Amino acid sequence: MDNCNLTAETCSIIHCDLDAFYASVEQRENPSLQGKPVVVGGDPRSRGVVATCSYEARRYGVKSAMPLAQAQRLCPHAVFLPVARQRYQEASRQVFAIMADYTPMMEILSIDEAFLDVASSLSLFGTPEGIGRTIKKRVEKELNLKISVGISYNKFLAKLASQLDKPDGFRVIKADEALALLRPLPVQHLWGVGEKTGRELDRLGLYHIGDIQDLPEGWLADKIGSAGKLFWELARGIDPRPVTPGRQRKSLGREVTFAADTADINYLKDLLNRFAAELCGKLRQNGLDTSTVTVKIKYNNFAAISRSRTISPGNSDMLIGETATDILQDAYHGYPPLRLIGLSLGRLTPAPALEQGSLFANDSAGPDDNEIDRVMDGIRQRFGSEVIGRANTLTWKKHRPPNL
Ligand code: TTP
Ligand code: CA
Repeated sequence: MDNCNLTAETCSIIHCDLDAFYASVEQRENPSLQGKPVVVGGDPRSRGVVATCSYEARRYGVKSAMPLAQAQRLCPHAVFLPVARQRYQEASRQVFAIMADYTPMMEILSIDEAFLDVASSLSLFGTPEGIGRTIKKRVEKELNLKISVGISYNKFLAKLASQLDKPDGFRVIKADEALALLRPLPVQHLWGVGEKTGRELDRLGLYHIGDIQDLPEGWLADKIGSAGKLFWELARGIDPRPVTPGRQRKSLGREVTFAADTADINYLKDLLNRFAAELCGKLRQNGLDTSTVTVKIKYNNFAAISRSRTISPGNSDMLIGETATDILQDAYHGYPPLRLIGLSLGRLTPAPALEQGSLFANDSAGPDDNEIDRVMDGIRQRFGSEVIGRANTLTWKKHRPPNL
């Protein structure tokens, strides 16, 4: 196979990912938190979920997207902190500025993660390994944060390399060691395999990446469609995706100023559901998930508030709509009337595309939310956005503001 004959010189892709990012920024700002279990996400008595936690808290089983109350049960002595998004955004900007010193070929994946392709920087800066080590040292020295670095000849393996030795990891996966390294790993390490697809692969008797390596070409694609081809290639260390410079969109939003102020809570909820459906459609089109839902309201006296909630990453109309209406319910009690309402979805990350809906035609315990969303996306694409909607978005038209 071609990729396996490549030499180490072609290992020019670097993946950098900060360790326990939000929690590490908090520990840096308040040194008395260092070495302690820190959970970022909010008050454990609230209904929110964990955004992230320090590695000290992970030892107790706490993890991202877990309800805060559960995190507190697992680790009662943890320090719980609210999400200070601006602080993390500033740190993120500084980290990316360090990386950008070594190549313009930088693809930002999320707030704390990026790929670099340093193939054209080697005459200036030496080897990819040297560049990776320098970035790691500078992030630690200049910003007092730990970052894990992985290097390989393609994106999949570079990212895997940075994950394998976390935290404070540094690993190079060379072309001639990739197959053996992949062989014993659980299939969940393949890009695009999450819980659901992992279970399906298990059902086919495919537990480890080696099981997929040993399949004849085409076998898995016959069973599960085009994703099978992708998994088979990844299992063999093949991933042709190039590093595409650019920054991923950070948020997506929609707001409206009413023709006449309103305090009609049912109408406001319908509107949020409607916005959720519209924005989630865009997320799905772009293969993105959101994990921060923000509702903004402006009162008729022009005072404005916005309230955010962290959720486990997703893009389903139902999930986002329910979160948004929940936030509204907590934040607005019907007075004074509103002149504006808005919904924005932040922290956009690549959705594990192959998790959306069932890959497996005969696995039908009834349609789930994702499947319903996909069917509605298809209908809207053919017949226009107005022809179909969930029942929870139907009254909005009664009060349609002129600018909608
Ligand atoms: P991750 O890189 O997934 O996690 P992490 O940096 O906290 O930990 P590590 O990489 O060492 O495993 O996410 C980066 C930040 O994004 C994280 O610090 C908090 C935020 N985040 C959420 O808000 N919600 C989520 O569900 C996840 C996974 C992350
Ligand atoms: Ca990280």
